[in-house]
Amino acid sequence: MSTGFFGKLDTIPFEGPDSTNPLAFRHYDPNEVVAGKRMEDHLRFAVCYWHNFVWPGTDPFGGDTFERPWFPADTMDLARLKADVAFEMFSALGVPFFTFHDHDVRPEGASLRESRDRLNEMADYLEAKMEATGIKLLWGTANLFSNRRYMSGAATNPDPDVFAYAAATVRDCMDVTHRLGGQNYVLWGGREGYETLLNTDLKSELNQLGRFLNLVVEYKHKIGFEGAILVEPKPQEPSKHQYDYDVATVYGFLKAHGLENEVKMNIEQGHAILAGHSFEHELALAAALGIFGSIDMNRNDYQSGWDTDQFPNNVPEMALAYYEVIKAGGFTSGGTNFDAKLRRQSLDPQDLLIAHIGGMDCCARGFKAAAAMAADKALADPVADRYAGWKRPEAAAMIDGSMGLADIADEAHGAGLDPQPRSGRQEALENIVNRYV
Ligand code: XLS
Ligand code: NI
Ligand code: NI
Repeated sequence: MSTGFFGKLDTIPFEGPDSTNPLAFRHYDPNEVVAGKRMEDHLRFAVCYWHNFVWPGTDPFGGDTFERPWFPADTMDLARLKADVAFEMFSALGVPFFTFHDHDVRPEGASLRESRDRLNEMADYLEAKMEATGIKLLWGTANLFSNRRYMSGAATNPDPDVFAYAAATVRDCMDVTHRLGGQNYVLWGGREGYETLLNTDLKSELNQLGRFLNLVVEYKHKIGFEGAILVEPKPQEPSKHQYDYDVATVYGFLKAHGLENEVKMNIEQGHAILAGHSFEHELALAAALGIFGSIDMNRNDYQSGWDTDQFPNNVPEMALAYYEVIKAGGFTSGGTNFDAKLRRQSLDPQDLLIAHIGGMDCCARGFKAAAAMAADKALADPVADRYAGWKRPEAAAMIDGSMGLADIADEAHGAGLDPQPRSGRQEALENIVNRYV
């Protein structure tokens, strides 16, 4: 039985690029085959629970703007109503996956134990809905940042009791993610950082975080969870400085704690921008380091300087991002998660649908452009040509360790080297990209 929240709600149809129906897809046809695979299987869309069904529209200057029948969702009945509405939306959009924090789906209990019991009870409810709709879990995660107990961090808290509390919470949330067949487990360390070095033992906090991550990985193996453990980098907000700053920083951290083969990245467009990178930079770097996992496809406003979590709508940028995903071999356990929220003036239930439809259509356009560019080797050929010199045996010998600095120097002197620069052809390549987008 429908909750009626969205009024009369049908499955969103694909109507093609000429449709003017706001409740139809114009570019995303899940069954369209591109590069030998259905679009649904390429993009692996997921919709997040939190921004859509938990966030009430507050900003630093004002309170709730959204009035939802399940707010404040502080009882199990309201939590179930919220789940009903969430699954109505996931089904209407036809997304194969959703994502959630423990805190999104159950009201916090009066004790750690009650919180766990409520989570398990809600997991039963979600499990039945997943079975009925065929919607799967892309990833689960624990909210280790909203409650005031976490104000000074979770794993990186100066108080070891908070570390233990967070460990229990993550264990319980991993259990539920595992039970629901989650394809990944995410750790985003919003408060794993500091406000001021004046009160912070940086070395201790980094060690705590490294041990915490190792505990998670050990537990994953212990319970036979086959999904990937993903860290989601972000440079700041809410912490002034966050330890999971960006892909490069996290990679160094993983190396230092022996985790580079165990943990991959969930990369968010908005976080890349906050860190002063482009999204495609973060994706390309993760792929190059062998730690690419999944994406949060919500964008930032380029002027605001904080995480605005807007629905994506810049197709040329998205094409470059998906081009990196395709180069990395596409998604395996990962997917395209909309960790995106409405603007707080977009009050209507329909706005939730329209925002996702637009985001999914933009992803489809960006992906198809990227796939065509990849199939034609439009960028791959010029790049291969640019690096062709490295295929020569004497060049390879400089890299593979068979030559030392003196050997290279002697060869260079002997050959009387006089390298001639070649054009990088940036504008020509930009024009090629523009043919596809
Ligand atoms: C916040 C993060 C968060 C994670 C999940 O900025 O993007 O929403 O994706 O905890
Ligand atoms: Ni974010
Ligand atoms: Ni995110």
